[in-house]
Amino acid sequence: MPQFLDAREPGFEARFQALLGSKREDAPDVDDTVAAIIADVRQRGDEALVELTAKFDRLQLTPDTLAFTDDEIDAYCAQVPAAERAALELAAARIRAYHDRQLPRDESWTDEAGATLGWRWSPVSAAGLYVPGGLASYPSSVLMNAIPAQVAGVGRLVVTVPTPDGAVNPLVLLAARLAGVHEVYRIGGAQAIAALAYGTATVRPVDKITGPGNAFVAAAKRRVFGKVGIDMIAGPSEILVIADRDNDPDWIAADLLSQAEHDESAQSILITDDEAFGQAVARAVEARLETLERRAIAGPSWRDYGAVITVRDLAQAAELSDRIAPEHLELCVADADALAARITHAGAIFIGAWTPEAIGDYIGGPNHVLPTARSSRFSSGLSVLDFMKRTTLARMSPEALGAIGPAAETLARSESLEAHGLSVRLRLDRLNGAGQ
Ligand code: HSO
Ligand code: ZN
Repeated sequence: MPQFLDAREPGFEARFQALLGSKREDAPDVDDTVAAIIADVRQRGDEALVELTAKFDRLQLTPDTLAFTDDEIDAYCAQVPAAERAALELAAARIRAYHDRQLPRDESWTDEAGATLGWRWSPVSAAGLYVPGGLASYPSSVLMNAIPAQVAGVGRLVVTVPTPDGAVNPLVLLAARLAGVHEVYRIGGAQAIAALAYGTATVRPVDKITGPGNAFVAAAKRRVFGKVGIDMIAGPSEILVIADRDNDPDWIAADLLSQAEHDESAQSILITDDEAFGQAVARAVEARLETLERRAIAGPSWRDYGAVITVRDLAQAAELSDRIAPEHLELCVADADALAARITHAGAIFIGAWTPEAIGDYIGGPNHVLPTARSSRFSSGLSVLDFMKRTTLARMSPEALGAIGPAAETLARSESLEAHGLSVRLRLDRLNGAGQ
């Protein structure tokens, strides 16, 4: 059974806080193993990659076969059925159109002192996208990671994907193609992250690593952070649905299950202003769980971490939602726009009953790599900006230096940094005709 909470009852606050604080992820401590793997790849390069891939993926490679050739990728892409190809192409086009609008503008202006100031954006030179193997290898995630990088103008886009026993999902390779990926390597785990961060004879290093992965990949990303940039360490998926009684309980049940089926540690929460409706949704979830293909995952997620919360009104729903700060927020109420306007903390909002969260996972346009574990309080989903950085620009005219330089000199003196002050003073003296 999921938890049933009622915000109108005494004792609610304590139960709600317990829900907020519930620890869902029990990441195994793999840091020592990961440290050893990274050290090995740094020391032995390709040789270590070949050995570790034989050990973990039961695949014998050589440095020459670490990368897929273009012909191999072509052959896999040709295996993709037409309907899947068309769907992936539509998704790629829509995601690209959305992310095109995120390209930031350079700025430049001259202020009243005569100083010309501004900034300029530029892409990172090379980005590496980690794609998990096996069950969790989602082609949609390849698009969501690679397209923002492509839009940012990243010059070199690299994918690593483990291929256990040599098996790869052809859709992953097609997605990489559609998103303009330049190189694809058959490596995974901490060794792939190490290769991307430090480089080997075959895999040239990148500047930024993004993409989901298991505990080993997450630990490796944490370790190489600083040497390279990383996106985020994503936790298990979450959905919060706010729904009024004028919804089909079965629709809402499916929406809750859509994230529960990702992971036993995923969390699905319903907030409603109608207790009977909440009960009806819970019954619909149970009914669906009888036959759902992934009931072995969705069932434990719903029963261990699922919750149905009854509230006084939608204003209270919005308040609680902001405290939860969910990854995905679905608003199935009469005036969904008005409710959306009240929300501040959510990774992505899906407005109205005709917008199931799954649209956002695949085809809507916004990114599906989103902040989990309440981190939407302070962070955002993956975007074009994650693959860009900003360089500030300043140009002083002699008059500008004359106007603002003396204050710099004063501050330099107050910090006892003589050379700082001197670098300004020498120029000011020249301006004043002294020190010639
Ligand atoms: N909802 C997941 C992403 C995903 N769903 C991929 C389907 N495929 C995390 O936001
Ligand atoms: Zn999903």
